[in-house]
Amino acid sequence: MLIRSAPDLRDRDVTDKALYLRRREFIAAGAGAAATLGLGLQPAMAGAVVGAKSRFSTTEKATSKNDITSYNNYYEFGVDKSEPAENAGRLKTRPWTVVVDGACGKPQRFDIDALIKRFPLEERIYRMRCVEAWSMVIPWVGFPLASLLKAVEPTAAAKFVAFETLADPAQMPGVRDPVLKWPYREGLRIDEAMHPLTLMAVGLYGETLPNQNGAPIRLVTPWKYGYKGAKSIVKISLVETQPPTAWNLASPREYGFYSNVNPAVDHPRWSQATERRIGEFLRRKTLPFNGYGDQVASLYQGMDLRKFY
Ligand SMILES: Nc1nc2c(c(=O)[nH]1)N[C@H]1C(S)=C(S)[C@@H](COP(=O)(O)O)O[C@H]1N2
Ligand SMILES: [Mo]
Repeated sequence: MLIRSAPDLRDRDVTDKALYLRRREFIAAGAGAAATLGLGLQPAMAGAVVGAKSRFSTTEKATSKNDITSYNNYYEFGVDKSEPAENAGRLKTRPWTVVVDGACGKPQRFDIDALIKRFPLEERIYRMRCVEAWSMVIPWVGFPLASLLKAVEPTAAAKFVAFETLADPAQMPGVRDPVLKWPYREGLRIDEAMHPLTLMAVGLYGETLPNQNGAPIRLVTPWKYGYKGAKSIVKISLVETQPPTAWNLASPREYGFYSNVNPAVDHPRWSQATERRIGEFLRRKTLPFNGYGDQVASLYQGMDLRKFY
């Protein structure tokens, strides 16, 4: 992947790669072929999304792109791991707006492409630990959620952040399944949301985020179980009280609000002590806060982490 420092980022860095190639063809072919080429463009082509290297990245070996994009949880497209890759191709990710509202001085609707251009992008290679006891190492490209929140100027009343994602039965066959109460919702405490590790991802492996991974924009909180990472976000609200979350509503006994990775507290139906790193044979020990304790444990001082799982 091409690495450039953030200030050097240009519009072409987020220009669709195939579109760029077509443009060159277009110039070569001359105006006559223009209309034909234009009509032939497909909306779901992968494009380059370049991010500057980050000191927050792990040096662990990244999981293969094939595994990251074919073994997914995205229940709006089906509950099987293979279904998101099979069904998410139909998701229309442009035009797309993200509303940021609630307890803030400047509530706004952001066009996704304006948002991607507005904040310097970084590559963040993070571990991801699913509550189902498998894990991956994923090279995201994105920007800190803190940058976006600062832009809307949160007020002192903003104690939590609520995330709402798309739930469109016309595009998402899974939302007819009452396995979750749609739309998929997640939440963070304001200090968790403002933490430098908390990322809004718009790319993966240096390219536009694939639909099955949460295009066009999803949350990533690497010290929490993967389900906190809400995909295809349409609304972010600054709120005064702890917001309801999809998994907690579905099964409060099994899924809490905080959901910090904790090998000492088992899921009621399985152990959380170890995990299967996708692509590896032997199981690994799961680390408290998924190995990010040095950076985030202070957020939870005084809380009983056996209770607030
Ligand atoms: N909207 C939405 N977001 C979601 C989910 C989902 O079903 N719907 N699944 C979550 C779960 S359980 C996990 S482990 C991660 C998986 O992200 P990945 O497929 O990009 O690895 O997405 C999370 N975000
Ligand atoms: Mo998960």
